[in-house]
Amino acid sequence: MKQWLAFMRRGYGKKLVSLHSWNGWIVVILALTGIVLFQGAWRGILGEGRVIIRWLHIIVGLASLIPVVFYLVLASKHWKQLKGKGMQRANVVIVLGLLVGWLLSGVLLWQFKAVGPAWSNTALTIHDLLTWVGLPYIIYHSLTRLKWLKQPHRLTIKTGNPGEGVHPAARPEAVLSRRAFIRTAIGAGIVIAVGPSFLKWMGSQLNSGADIEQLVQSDANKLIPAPAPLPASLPPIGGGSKGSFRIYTVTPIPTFDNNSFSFTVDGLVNNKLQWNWEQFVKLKRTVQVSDFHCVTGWSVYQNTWEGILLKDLLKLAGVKPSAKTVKLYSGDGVYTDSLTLDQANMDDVMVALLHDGKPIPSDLGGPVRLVVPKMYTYKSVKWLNRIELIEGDHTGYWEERGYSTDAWV
Ligand SMILES: Nc1nc2c(c(=O)[nH]1)N[C@H]1C(S)=C(S)[C@@H](COP(=O)(O)O)O[C@H]1N2
Ligand SMILES: [Mo]
Repeated sequence: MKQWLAFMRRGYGKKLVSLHSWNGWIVVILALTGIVLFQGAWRGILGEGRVIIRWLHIIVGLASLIPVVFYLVLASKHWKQLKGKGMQRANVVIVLGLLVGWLLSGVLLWQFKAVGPAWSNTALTIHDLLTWVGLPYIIYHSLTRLKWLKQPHRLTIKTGNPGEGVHPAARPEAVLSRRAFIRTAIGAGIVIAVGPSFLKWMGSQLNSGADIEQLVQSDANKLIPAPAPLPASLPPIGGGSKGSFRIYTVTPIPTFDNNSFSFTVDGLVNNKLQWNWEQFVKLKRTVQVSDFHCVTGWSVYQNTWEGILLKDLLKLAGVKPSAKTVKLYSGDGVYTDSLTLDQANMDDVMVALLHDGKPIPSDLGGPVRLVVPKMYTYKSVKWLNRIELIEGDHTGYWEERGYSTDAWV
């Protein structure tokens, strides 16, 4: 309240300065939290902390509307003041556009359940694109406007006769070229630092399929024999998936070979089942085409999955009447999730071995991952190796860390 009154009592110029610095801090917080949310590596390190960071990002993101609204009140005066200063006017428009674009796409991402995957998909692409372009722009803007860069003559002591005994930076032409040089260097530095990752991101947005091909090539699993695709799988009846997976994991990516692989169905069942790889690849498989939606906004469409229906595995094991929940374990030793028996018996819940006719690569959860097409894909446990039937409930890895237990798309 005090700060507020102090703000309102300030003159126009001081208001602008204070809005600018508030806005700067907001952008800094959003950038740091946003980068953490974007980078997959932080998922395992932060765990629960990721959910707190996500909330901080959303709340500060919504709060970024406040300086924008206040600025708009002062905007017409500021705009006139900037008459003839084209670059500064452009800067105002760019920064306002960025803030509004981030805010609108951010609200769609925050409300992903209400708006559905198609909207959150577009929103995520826009949010990311604005960040790839906007953040480097803002960093450039802040670095090149630092005081020491603007007023280098302050560093020198003026002497009586101009041009003589003066620090070279104090001579107007020298200052200009020094400034231009530093600006160019900063700009080039930013482009070199950000460029390659940006191009990689662009590539993943544009050429769907190519990146999956690469993951298949570099598959670290060594399981023999490879599962032979059914005719519906190769060529994939879905025509090949559209979009690109972001590789998410909360552990280092585990890999398997014939010695380390096993698959178990146990708990409240009449027949405890366990297979090695040679046995597991002989189980009857089916093919389905389905979409894959992550709660963070990205989707991969028209995946042709081939695998064993979960309901068939449950039938083989013979579920005891006391069982209520199907607990799913990942071979990473950390990640788990669960389905109710009714959900597990849906016709499209699949223990998948192939994607678009190829063995699922280790990065994407192979040799065996769960696919639950009607739910957000935190249910799709990667490196699935054990199914346990239990009496009580089980709260999965992300549900324990703040994701909704209601995962229906
Ligand atoms: N074992 C394990 N399974 C997991 C996860 C994980 O971190 N570990 N992440 C889940 C989430 S949130 C998503 S969106 C998908 C991502 O699958 P992908 O890495 O193949 O794109 O896997 C799900 N299954
Ligand atoms: Mo996810």
